[in-house]
Amino acid sequence: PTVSVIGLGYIGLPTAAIVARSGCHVLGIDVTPHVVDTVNSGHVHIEELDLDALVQAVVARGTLRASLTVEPADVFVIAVPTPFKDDHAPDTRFVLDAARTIAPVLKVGDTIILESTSPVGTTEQLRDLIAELRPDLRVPGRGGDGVDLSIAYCPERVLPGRILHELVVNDRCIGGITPRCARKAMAFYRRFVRGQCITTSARVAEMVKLTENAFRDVNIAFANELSIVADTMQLDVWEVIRLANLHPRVNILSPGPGVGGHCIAVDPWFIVHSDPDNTPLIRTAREVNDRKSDHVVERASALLAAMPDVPVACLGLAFKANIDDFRESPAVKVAATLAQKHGDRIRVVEPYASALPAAFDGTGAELTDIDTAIETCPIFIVLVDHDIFRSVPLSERATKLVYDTRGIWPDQPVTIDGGARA
Ligand code: SAJ
Repeated sequence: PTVSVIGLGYIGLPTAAIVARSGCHVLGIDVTPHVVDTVNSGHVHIEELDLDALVQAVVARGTLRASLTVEPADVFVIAVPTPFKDDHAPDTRFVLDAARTIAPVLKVGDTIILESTSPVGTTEQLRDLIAELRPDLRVPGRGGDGVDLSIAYCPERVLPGRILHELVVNDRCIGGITPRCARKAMAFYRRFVRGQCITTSARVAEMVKLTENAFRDVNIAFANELSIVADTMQLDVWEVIRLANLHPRVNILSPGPGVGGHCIAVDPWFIVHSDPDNTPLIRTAREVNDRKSDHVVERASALLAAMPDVPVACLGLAFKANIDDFRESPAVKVAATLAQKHGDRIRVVEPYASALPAAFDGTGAELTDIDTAIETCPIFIVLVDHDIFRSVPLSERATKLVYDTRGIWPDQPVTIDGGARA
């Protein structure tokens, strides 16, 4: 089949490349000319392990092209962002725009698959919009069995940094507007997915995706709340968690400076927004995780006040370990807030950055490397658990005053992390 992927971002581009590798002719559509040009020249505009080599290969082979304008295809995969608005209401504008984009070229027998994280009911909305724009095509699931098109929801569940691997090995949950639609979409995923492909309804599949990320958010919130309580009680939270996790049915996640990225900090709000009265736990988890960043700023500020004037190393800006993605990063929030207050004392170490993000403009903070920080900074605030930070031996940091929000240095003699070793 010929395949069109709408949206060449963190999910769309790797998906387009993998489908192209499976032998299909793939056209990637994006609204940004720079993205289209970059892909057509065999390069990538995002960092993801092995993606550049794969895109180069499939573009050279002629199975992947990019364009600003849509063309007819047999399968359309929509992978555009679904952000939220100021009041946390989901914004499905880009999904509906994508439906408007493809509507004119749809033909009998086409399959449309939505992959963007979406509130429950979005795939049906997409179906309704297409029905309105193309009254000549019989759409599925609106009385009668509209067999001209197949429409399904199939969420991605890949972890940044492991996208190419997880796109192939993870199980997929494929929700059809009708069972027939799900089977049609399954035939597409079977081309490149080695994990299980399990079919369900579109609404269940939409909720499954939101549930996965809300589950993780709630569990991280538990760890973050525990870290604040341990701090008050002057206990080492890492020791508490390590020992509690020896219980066969307890598995507490890791506290940190807050929850970042564009999924876990966003998706739970979609559930809360659809049923505000019945979601106190999910809402509170979001609030606990956001508040953890403020707590880290407060504790770090106290540390800075204890040793006035000395330079302070903030280790890491990424939203999690070993990636170059700074979107919605609690580390950026914490370090930039400290920089706004303490200006030129702040040295940021981030091997994945070539310059400080805009949040640091005018603060006087500087980007430096880990060697210089070890030589010049008596205070270390660990915000990201990059391997390069984890590997710094005790001999190089024994005399530092450390606030280790990620628990990467359990042997540190002078630290605040839950208070015990402060
Ligand atoms: N974090 C903690 N403590 C932990 C685990 C994570 O503080 O114990 C923080 C991280 O540092 C980061 C944030 O949570 O700031 C999110 O990181 P993550 O690794 O949990 O997840 P993401 O955002 O990279 O990817 C998630 C994944 N979802 C789940 O694990 C349920 C991924 O499978 C999804 O595909 C992705 O969201 C998505 O696109 O929705």
